[in-house]
Amino acid sequence: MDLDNSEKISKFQFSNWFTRKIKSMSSSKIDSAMRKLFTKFDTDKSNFIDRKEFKCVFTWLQYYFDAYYQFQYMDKDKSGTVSLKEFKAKANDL
Ligand SMILES: [Ca+2]
Ligand SMILES: [Ca+2]
Repeated sequence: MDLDNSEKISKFQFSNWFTRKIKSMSSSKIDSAMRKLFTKFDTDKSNFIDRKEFKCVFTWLQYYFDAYYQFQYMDKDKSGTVSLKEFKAKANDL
C-alpha cells in the first residue's frame, strides 16, 4: 500500500487501493453496498440525493479517508493491524 515507503500515503495511492478493492468485489456485492450507501444518504427517502444530502456524502468520504489515513499512519510495521504498542505511540499525536 505504501508504495514509496514514505510515512504517509498519498490520495493517489488511496484511490488506487480503493479502485482495486472495488474491482475485487463481485458486482452483486458492489450493487448491494451502493444501494445501502445510497439509502443511508437519501435521508428524506426521495430516491434522489440532493445538494443538501450530498454534503453528507462528501463529509462521509472525507471521514472515511481520514480514518484510513490515520490507520495507515498508526500501523507502523504495516501488519494491517494496530497493536496496543502502536496505538499508544500514536494516540498522543491524534
Ligand atoms: Ca433525497
Ligand atoms: Ca501493526
